[in-house]
Amino acid sequence: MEEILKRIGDLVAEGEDDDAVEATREALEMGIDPMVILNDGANAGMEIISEQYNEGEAFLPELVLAGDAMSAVIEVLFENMDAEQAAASKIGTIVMGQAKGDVHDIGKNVCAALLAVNGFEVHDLGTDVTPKALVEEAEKVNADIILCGTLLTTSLPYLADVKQYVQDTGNGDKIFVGVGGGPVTPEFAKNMKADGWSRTSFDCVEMCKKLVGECKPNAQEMVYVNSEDR
Ligand code: B12
Repeated sequence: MEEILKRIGDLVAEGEDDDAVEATREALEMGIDPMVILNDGANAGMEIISEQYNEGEAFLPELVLAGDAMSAVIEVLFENMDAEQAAASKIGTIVMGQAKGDVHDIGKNVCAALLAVNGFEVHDLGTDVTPKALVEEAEKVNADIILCGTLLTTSLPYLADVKQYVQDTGNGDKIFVGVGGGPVTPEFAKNMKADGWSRTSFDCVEMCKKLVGECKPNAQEMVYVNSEDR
């Protein structure tokens, strides 16, 4: 099992999307849990390439190729998830999207995939999404949580607009707003009165579980999950 997971990680890091998909199918046929493939295989590959990028050993085009390979693997994992099982164990509905002005979607896609395999019904509106679009979709599907993230400092104001728009449309006591992504600090999240903030995609799942399980929207205390503190 370790060998195939390492192979998937290496292929994602190298941006070999077709081979990564083939290896993923092989791992699924071996009966490996899609969550394990995502976390210990594909995500580990993204970590490798991100580190190489940070060290100046890899460049943007390589990172983009790795992101494409990651997205292709996520798609196969989604196809192979047991929809009925997921629906039966549904713990909440989430509408999510990357903030207005931002087209970075790799981290968001990882969050979406992890949330789906953890029992959330996920409506992903993609990138460059307006607060209005998020709220309208949330009203339509009766969502518990709106998640909005960004990697761009210039898109931070739009995150604050999401919470404001939720309040303005009278949804403040019904819908949680969770935020995250590189430049989104816990302080920023608190100031914009977000209901939750988290660091990584795994933290994002924990944050969403806490929100629907233990909290009420607009509570004074923001849910904060950062595995890097541990
Ligand atoms: C790949 C990349 C791109 C690709 C994006 C491809 C794609 N499909 O996503 C391309 C080439 C398109 C791109 C474009 C640009 N980019 Co760029 N990009 C990156 C890069 C190198 C990696 C991001 C990534 O995918 N990481 C891998 C994923 C898995 O990690 P992650 O995104 O951090 O996500 C994790 C967490 O943040 C969290 N998370 C993510 N989203 C969310 C959401 C929620 C709700 C939660 C709770 C958690 C969460 O969970 C994830 C998994 O653990 C970063 C640098 C870096 N090292 O981060 C710059 C970076 C983000 N880019 C940057 C910039 C400036 C740009 C451009 C403006 C460049 C330009 N001059 O044109 C454009 C902007 C385009 C736009 N309008 O959005 C800056 C942003 C600086 C800032 N703070 O504002 C960075 C930080 C580079 C830098 N050091 O300057 N970029």
